[in-house]
Amino acid sequence: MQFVKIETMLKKIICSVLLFSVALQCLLFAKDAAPINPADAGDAVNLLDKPLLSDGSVPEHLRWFADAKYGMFIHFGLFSVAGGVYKGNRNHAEWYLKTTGIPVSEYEKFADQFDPERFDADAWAQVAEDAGMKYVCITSMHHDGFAMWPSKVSDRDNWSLSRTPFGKGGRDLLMELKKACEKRGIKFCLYHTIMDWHSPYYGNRLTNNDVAVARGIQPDMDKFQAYLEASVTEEIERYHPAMLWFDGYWDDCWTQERGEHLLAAIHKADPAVIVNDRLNGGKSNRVWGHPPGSIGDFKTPEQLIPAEAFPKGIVWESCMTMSGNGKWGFTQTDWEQKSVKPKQALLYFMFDIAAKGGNYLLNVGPTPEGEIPYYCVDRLREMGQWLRINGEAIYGSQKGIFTRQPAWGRTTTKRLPGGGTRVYAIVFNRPADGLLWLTPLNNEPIKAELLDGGGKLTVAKSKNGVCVRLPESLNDAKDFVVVVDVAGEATCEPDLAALQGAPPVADPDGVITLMPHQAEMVRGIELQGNNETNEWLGNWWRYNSTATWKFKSEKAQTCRLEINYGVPRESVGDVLEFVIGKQTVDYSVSNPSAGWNQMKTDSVGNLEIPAGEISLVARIKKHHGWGPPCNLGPLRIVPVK
Ligand code: FHN
Repeated sequence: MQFVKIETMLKKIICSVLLFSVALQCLLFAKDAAPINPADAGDAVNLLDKPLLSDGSVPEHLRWFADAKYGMFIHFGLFSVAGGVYKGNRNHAEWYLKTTGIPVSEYEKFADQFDPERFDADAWAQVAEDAGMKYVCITSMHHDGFAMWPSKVSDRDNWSLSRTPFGKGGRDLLMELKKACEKRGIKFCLYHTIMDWHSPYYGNRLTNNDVAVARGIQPDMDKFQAYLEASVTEEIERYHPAMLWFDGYWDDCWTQERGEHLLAAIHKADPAVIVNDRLNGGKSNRVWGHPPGSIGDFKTPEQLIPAEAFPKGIVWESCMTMSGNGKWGFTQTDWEQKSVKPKQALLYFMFDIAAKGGNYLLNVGPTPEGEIPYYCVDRLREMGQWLRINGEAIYGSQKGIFTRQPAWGRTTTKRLPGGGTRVYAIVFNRPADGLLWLTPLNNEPIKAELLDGGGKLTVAKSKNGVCVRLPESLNDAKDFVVVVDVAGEATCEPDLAALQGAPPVADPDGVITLMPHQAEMVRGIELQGNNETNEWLGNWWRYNSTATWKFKSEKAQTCRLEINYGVPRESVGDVLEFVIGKQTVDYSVSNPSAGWNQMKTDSVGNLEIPAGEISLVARIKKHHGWGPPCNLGPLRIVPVK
């Protein structure tokens, strides 16, 4: 009885605090509360394709994949032989044949050297298992066109594993890996290129394809298509992969019709095999890997995470490098720098992807000797440790309750057998007041507890959503999971997560700090970071992405705009622009920091700030290459005295 009373009192207190705080925030931000309109997604619109089934459910043959959530991508092949080194440059990777520009005849010599003496399929599969990964996808053929299996349908001159010392020793690398994976319950999947730098028949042939030229062979896409289909069919029949991951669709010579023909050939060989969305021609949106009119089973954003979940029933997977330098194949530079993204970043990506209903395909590039770099193994094990305790929040989960992700963490959901819903709140940035707001949730809470067995928590509901009180014992905890069971199917109100931060206000010196989480982010940009004091806006890939801050200025004044940013050398020359009304100041990246997340501060220039409501927009003005111009930390508007 006593407990019930205390609980009721607590609920009342929490509800009043919630009500007051939300009311206040609603007043302050009334205009920003509108949910994001998908039609506003600009060039992202082809991402919002229809689900494969009209009722929005996941087709049965994709079930294992949609539930798996976490897989290992492996880039290994002839390109690994040289460790990415050519004439003093130590940073070539799987694009070695193209980026070095060496003649194909010279590259072919790697086939006589490919003999990774430390390759141990069981060791690789064990790393994947220890990491908690549920599928492995390896490059059976990358853009060098080399078949990593003893192929009988090679494009010419036995361009396959059987030509190598490894293959001549009777070994079949893919088969060894398949067996090692399947023994551990891990699904075995294959990557296959369309773009082919070796085949003499390929339409957009490389200028360094000297062998094709010397033999007087003309490109012929019909012959190439016949070869490609025979090659894919052969590997399906030999390895029965659970999934095929195509790539290299963007050259002019490859068309939608060719992609559809290839898909028909694949389904003839195996009607159940899952296929990604990179089969059909189409140059646009290369970064997203979704040519308009995509065919296939699932979507594949690359090196980034969509800012919002896809509509229900669309299955997707973000593939990302482990290499901090963004390399897929092994490079000597990565090795020397022990370049691997920090555990916190890797976990964050996993949480963010799961919260948006996707899979995380995390890449490793094994060494020329055939080992997964030890520093990658260490990270993967750390992730595996987290998953061993908290995996229930990831595997088999569906997207979370927020459309705009809160600063404190991410959520995923599962339906409970009795009809209720379980919400997993993964907290990487504990709110200072200890209140975990599941604001969009409209359901009656049943219970809340820590997933690691750490005990029950107090949960209450106001008309503004469900709230959990975190105990002080969790003040310093990181990446813990709170499980909240609610009655019925989760019904989420328009998202109030964006309202959780306090609005930007001037400090006693009149300096206004605009935090990344206070921005309204449109078209792909999103909030990233490690904790409250270390956050930034990432994923700036597109010209029409914008981040907008709204704040109030007491008086008209001249202010200096300072930015905090992280940017590697390759983005030098990119330009960001900051706009207030008709005024614009540009920031040209000329002074790189040590990396994306190594933040530096710089002054952009002066702006005339009028009195009243201000809207400051940041967007990309000039951009080259794959990486965003920069990661953008807090902005400061500093009055010029
Ligand atoms: O060109 C490839 C690249 O080497 C790598 O294989 C990645 C993995 O998704 N895909 C291509 C670029 O989109």
